[in-house]
Amino acid sequence: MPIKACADKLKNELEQFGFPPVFPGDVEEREEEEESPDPADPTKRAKKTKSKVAAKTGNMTYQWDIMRSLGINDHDIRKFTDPQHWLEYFPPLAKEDLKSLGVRVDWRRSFITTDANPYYDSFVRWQFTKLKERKKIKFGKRHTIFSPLEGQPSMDHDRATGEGVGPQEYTLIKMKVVEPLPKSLSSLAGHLVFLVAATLRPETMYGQTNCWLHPDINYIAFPVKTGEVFISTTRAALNMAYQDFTSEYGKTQVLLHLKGEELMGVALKAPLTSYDVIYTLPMLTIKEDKGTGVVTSVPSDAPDDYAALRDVQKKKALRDKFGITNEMVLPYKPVPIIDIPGIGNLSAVTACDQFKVSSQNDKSQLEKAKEMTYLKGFYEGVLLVGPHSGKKVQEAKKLIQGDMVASGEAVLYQEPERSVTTRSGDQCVVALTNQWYLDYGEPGWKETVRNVLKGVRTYAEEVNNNFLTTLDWLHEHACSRVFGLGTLIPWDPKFMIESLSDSTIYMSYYTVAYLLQGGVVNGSTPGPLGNTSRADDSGHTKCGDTHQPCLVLLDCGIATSLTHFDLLQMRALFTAIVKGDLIIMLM
Ligand code: ANZ
Repeated sequence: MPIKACADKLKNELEQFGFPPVFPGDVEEREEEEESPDPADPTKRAKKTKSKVAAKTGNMTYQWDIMRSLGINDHDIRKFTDPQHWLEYFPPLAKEDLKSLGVRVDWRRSFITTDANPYYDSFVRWQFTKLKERKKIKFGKRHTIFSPLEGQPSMDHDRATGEGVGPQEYTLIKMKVVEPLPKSLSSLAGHLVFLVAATLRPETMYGQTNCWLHPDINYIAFPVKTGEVFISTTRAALNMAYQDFTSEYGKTQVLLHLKGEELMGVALKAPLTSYDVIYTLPMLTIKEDKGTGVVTSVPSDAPDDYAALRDVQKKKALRDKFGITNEMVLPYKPVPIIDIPGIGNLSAVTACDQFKVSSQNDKSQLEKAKEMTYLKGFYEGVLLVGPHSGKKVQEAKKLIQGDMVASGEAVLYQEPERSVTTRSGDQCVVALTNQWYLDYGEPGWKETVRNVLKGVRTYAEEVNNNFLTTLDWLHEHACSRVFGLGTLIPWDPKFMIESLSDSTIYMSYYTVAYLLQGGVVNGSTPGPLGNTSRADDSGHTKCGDTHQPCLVLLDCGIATSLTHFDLLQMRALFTAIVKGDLIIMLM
C-alpha cells in the first residue's frame, strides 16, 4: 500500500510538473508551507512535523525529492512510477545494509510478500480459502476508517497519523428548530430542520437545558435521505454522507453555509428534556474536529456545560454580544437526573464548586471536576427519571439510546476517535463499506481461542490479562481492500487481501521458504524442493496439502504498541486454530 501510494504520487508529480519536474517554489518555502498551523487547532501542525512520515522524509513534500535524497539519478527515478520496480530495487540494498551491520541471517528464507512471488501468493490464498471454507470470512457493510481520496478503507500501516485509531460511535440527538424558522434559516422553510448534537451520554438527555454552538465555527445545512435537513460541521456531514445518511453515498448537498454566531438564540425542541423549548447559546471551547460541532448541554452532569451556562447567565455583555435574551438563559437550572453515591444528584454542580471552577476556560480545574464525576457516574450512577429510573447508568445508556433511535429522535453516527491521515495526506472518515471481513466476534470461534489461552503460560501475568482483554473487544475485522499490492481474494479478485490480514501467520512461511524458493525472493526459479506448481483456485498447493505443523512465530518488530502486539498475536491464534496446526508463540 505505501509502495503503491508513493509510486502513484511520483507518477502524478511527473504528469503535473514534467520530467525532470520543475516544482513551484524552492524546498525551503515548501517546508514552511508544511508547517503552517491548522486554523482549527494551531497546535496540530507542530505535532504533525514529528509524525512518522515527517521523520522518514525530513519534511520533503514531493516524492521526487525523496527519491533524489536517496541518491537515485533522474533517469532512474522515473522507473519508480511502477510499483513492481520498488520490489526489485530495494530488497538487495536492504540485504547489503543488514550484512554490513553484521546481522546474521539465513538469506535462503528471504521472500517477497505480494503476488509478485507465486509461492507466497499460494500460501496466502490457501490460508484464506481455508478460512472461507470454515465460514470465518463474511461479506457485508461495515463501519471502517476510510479515505475518501483513495476510495477505500485505511488500515493502520496506510496511515501517516492515527495508528490504532478506530471508529467512535456517538448518538446524534435531533434537536428540532421551532417554526417559524429564524431569519438565518428562512430559506429552509417547509423543511424539518434539526441541529444534530453528538453525545456519548444519551442517558443524560433528561437534563438538557440548552444547546451549544461555537460562534466562529462554520456549519452547513444539508438534506438527509428522510427529507429532513441537518445542521453540523462540514467534516461531520462528510462522515454522515459515507454512512448512508444522504441520498448519494459520500456526497452532501449544501443548502446553506452558516457561521455559529448566525445561529445564536435559536429555539429548539429536544427529546426527553423537561424544558418545553431550549435555546442555542455560545460556547467557546467547542472543538471543530470533534462530533458535529453542535453540543447538547447537561449542566447537572457535565462540568463543562455547568461552567459555560453559568458564564452566559452571569455575563450580560456576553448575552448582548450574541443577541441572547434573558428568557433564553435565566430560567434554566440544572435538573437532577442521576444520583452518584457520595457526590449527589447534581454531580457537575458539586464538582465545579468543590474544585472552584471559575469559568468555561478554567481547563485544569474542569479536568479535575470531570475526573471526579465521569468514571464514578458511569459505574455507580443511578438514573432518577424516566421509564428506566432506578437502573444503573451503565445499563440504562444502551436502553435509552435504543428508545430514542427507535422513535426517530436520535440516530447513530460514527467518526474516527482521533484525526487519521493517510500517507497520501487525506483526512479519513468513518464509512460504511462493503467488504470481506474476518468474524473474530463469532462466539464459537472466540470460545475455542479462550480455551486455548487457558493452556498458554505467559511469563508475566499482565500478558495473559492483555490477551483476555483483547479477546473481549476483538470483533469483525476487515480483511479486503481495493488499492495496493498483495494477494487477490481467490473467490472475489476485485478485492485484495489486506496486508496485515495476510501476514498474521506469515512467519510460519519462513519454515518452508528455503525449500520452496531457496533465497530467490520473487520465486522466479524453483527452490530445492522443485515445486513449480502454483495454487489452483481452491488455493491448494503441495505445501498446503501435506499439512505440516505450522510454526507461528510472532514478530514483536511489527508491533508498535502492546495493544497491537496483543491484537496481532490474537489474530494469529484465531487463524492458526482454524487450520488445526501447532502453534508456538515466541514473545
Ligand atoms: C451530553 C453530555 C452529558 C456530555 C454529560 C458529557 C457529559 P469526550 O468524552 O471527551 O469524547 N462534545 C461533543 N462534541 C463536542 C465538541 N465538538 N467540542 C466539545 N465538546 C463536545 O466528550 C464527549 C462529550 O463532549 C459529548 O457528550 C458532548 O457532551 C461533548 F453528562 O453530551 B456530552
